[in-house]
This record gives sequence, C-alpha cells and structure tokens, in this order.
Amino acid sequence: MSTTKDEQLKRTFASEFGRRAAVQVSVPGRVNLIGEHIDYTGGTVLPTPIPGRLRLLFTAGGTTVTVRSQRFAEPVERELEEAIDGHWSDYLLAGHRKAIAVGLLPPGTGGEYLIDSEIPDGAGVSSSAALLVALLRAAAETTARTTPPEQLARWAQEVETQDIGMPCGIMDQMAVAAGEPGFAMALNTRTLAYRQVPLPTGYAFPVLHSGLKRQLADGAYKARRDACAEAAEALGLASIEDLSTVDDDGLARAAALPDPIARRARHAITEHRRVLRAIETLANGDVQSFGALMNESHRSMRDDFEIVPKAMDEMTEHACRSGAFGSRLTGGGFGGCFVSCVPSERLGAWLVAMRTAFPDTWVVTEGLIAPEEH
Ligand code: GAF
Repeated sequence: MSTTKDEQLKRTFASEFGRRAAVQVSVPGRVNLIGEHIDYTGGTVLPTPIPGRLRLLFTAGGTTVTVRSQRFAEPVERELEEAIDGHWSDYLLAGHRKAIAVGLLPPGTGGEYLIDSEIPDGAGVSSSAALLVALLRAAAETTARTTPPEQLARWAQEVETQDIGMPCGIMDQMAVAAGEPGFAMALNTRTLAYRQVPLPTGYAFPVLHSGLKRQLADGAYKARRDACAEAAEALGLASIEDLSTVDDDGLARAAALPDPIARRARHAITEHRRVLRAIETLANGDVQSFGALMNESHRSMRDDFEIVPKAMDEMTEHACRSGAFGSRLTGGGFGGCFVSCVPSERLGAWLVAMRTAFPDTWVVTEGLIAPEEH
C-alpha cells in the first residue's frame, strides 16, 4: 500500500541521493503486554505492535554507508570498516555489516539509507529492533532473497548482542518482524514458535511514556540477566533458557537461593506462568483477569526484579484508580513506558486523569484496537 508519506519519502530519497530508492520497507514498534525480562530465560511473552512505524528506504552501491535520518539535521557517511563508537548511526552501520556477513549484500558493498521513524528512541518500544529488522528486510529484498521473520529476528538480535553490546533477548525483534496489529503474539522465546491471539474488542491498551529517562539501563539490564544465569546454574539447569519453565520443585529450590538471586529467579519463573494464564484469559474474554495479571506482573517487576522507578509505580497505581483494569511497566525497565488496559468507553476520561496528575507523561499510543481488524 502506498501512502502519501511513502510517496513523500521516495521524493526525499531521490533529492538527497540523486537516484531512486531500490527498496522501501516499513515496520512497527512494539509494546509488551506481559512477560518482562523472560525472553532470555526461555519464557513466553505477549507483545503487540504499536501503530508508530519506522520506514526505511535503501539503495545498495558504492563503498561507504550514507544515512539520512529525519531526526538529525545532517546526513552521515561512514566507512564500512569504521569502529562502533557511540554515534547515532552505529546500529545502522553494524546492521549493514551484518547484511553483508550473512550474504544479503555482496562483500564490500555500501549503500544509501533514508530513515523516518515514529517510534520514540529509548522508551522501551523497540526503536532499535525496528531499525535492524527493517534494514535486514530491505537488504533481503534487494537481493530478492526470501528470509523468514525468525531468521531476520535472530540476525537483528546478534547485531545487538555481539556488535552493540546490549545483551537483549529475542522478543522485540520477533514482535517487529512478525507481529500483527490487533493481535498479541504469544511467543515461546526458546523455540520461537508463536500464535497470534486476538486482542479483546472494546478495550484499549494505551502506552504512556512516564517522562522518566531510562538511567543506567544497559548495566542494570545485564545485571538482571546475570542474576538469572546465576540462578539457572545454582539450580543445575543446562542453560539460562531453562529457568522460566522449571516445575514447582524448581520454584521451591529457587526460593532457597541467596538474596537477591532468589527474587530474580522467582520473577523469571512466576512471570512465565502469569503469561500463560494471561493468554487463557484473553481466549475466554476475561479482560478483568487479564488486567489483574498485568498488576501482578508489575508488582513482581517492582519487588522481585527491582526495575520499576518509584515515580512510575505511582503512575500505574493512579492508572488503576482512574479506571484501568491493569497497568504495568513495559520494556527493559528503569524508566520509559507503562501500558494499561482500559475499557474503550473510559479511555478519554482516563487519559485526561493521567495527564492531569502527571503532566510530564506523554502518549506514545492510545492503543485503541479497531474491531474490524479482527
Ligand atoms: C528489552 C530487551 F531488548 C528485550 O529483549 C526484553 O528483555 C525486554 O527489554 C524486557 O522484557 O526490550
């Protein structure tokens, strides 16, 4: 489907680079409804795409990588072998090199990119996964290679973990690559098997940015992952990816580990179980119980995983007092966004109540699901 925005971007690309874009792709950001920090412990997660999209236009050629982003005044040109050095274009450069390494682009080939993103950066709604998945999909289209979403997601994850140094799981990349609007993706992060679960009609899942910048997010994220790895080892599991799915005996043994490893493990195990129950509540149309599970998840992230800033806790409490069935931090934590489940007819009043009480918050998406999308 070609929209006015797509046409406009085509023209921008042509005037910027003096030739037409060979490919144009568009991918969404995502919000995770429940199942946090368990996509590296083998848990099941439940993300859904947000309406905000990242559009990427690309033409392969030359021996350098040039990128124009609508967020920055000047385009940037980088050598293919340049070091990853903290520049905003690092993800793109690393992704481009990955496309070459996996054979989507010929060795030594550069290219020109135009990026236009509606997905806020660093907010916990997967702006970086969107960029990498879009880039790899564009490279695959350039060479007319059919690449399944699972493969694109794995490559995108490898760029983050190996080249950028962010030890993330696989949820964001899979949600961006294979998520469908109006559906939550019940994703087994170990096998990458997934099922699209229809979201209930008559409810909205608004995503608000808390206004709190994520602080020390990278180090703290890794510390949580390391704690889970330590728990898995102490329990004698073969891999960190076995942690979330241990049986009741495993849960009891995890409780005997030293603090805070015991609490980190309890989150990883109970969060997976909550997600499975949440999927059932959606199937049964029991949205009230789904909201209650969101609240339980939030408390587990706050008390056991310790990734919820106090100010955000107040926001989620206020969200429930103002008519939400449930409300929880979403994403990596330590700031960023929270997602709530609100009956559609209350959404307008709820948004006013939230924005009045917390003027620094802003709406990433009102999260209304059109019934005709089902
Ligand atoms: C970040 C990571 F990138 C994901 O892999 C996931 O762990 C998430 O935090 C927490 O659920 O978005």
